[in-house]
Amino acid sequence: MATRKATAPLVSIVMGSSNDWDVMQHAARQLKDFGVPYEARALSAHRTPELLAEYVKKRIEGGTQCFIAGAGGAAHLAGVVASLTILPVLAVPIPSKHLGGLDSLLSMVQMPKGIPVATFAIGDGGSANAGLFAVAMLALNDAGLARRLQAFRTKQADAVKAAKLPELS
Ligand code: RP5
Repeated sequence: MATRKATAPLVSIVMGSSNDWDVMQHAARQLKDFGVPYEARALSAHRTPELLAEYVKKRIEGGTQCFIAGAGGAAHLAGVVASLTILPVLAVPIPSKHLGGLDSLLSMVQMPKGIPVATFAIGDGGSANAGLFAVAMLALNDAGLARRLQAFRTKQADAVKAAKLPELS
């Protein structure tokens, strides 16, 4: 059975390369802003497969509640993480050099039936939304977090309501 220390990460962010951090920092930012303990690591499904498996096992034992996995190209990281755990895995397609991240998106979203990953939009927005989605999952069992998430939504709605469009000359 998983146990966790008070400060143990509730969300584990993994990415295939340290070069993915520019995008994955947006997931981390949301978690940090909502006060959700998280950990971020660069670990690759094809460059460090054993280390990835060890890390996932360690984090499960440490009480993490979900994984966010960002990868680019033939982006199998999220699927491999999902193969190692029944915890929810949120996948973030990283924009790639040659195909702009469409390759990453299709690799992640086309998981065969049985081992799901929840795939988000390509790039910064998808990464931030993966962080927000993790917050929403954790808020199911944390009333304080739910209140903060609702306040965040209300602030966004207020900004739309207050928006002034430019007059035509
Ligand atoms: C994937 O290959 C990583 O997720 C990264 O997006 C992509 C390129 O990796 P680097 O060559 O930049 O380390 O494994």
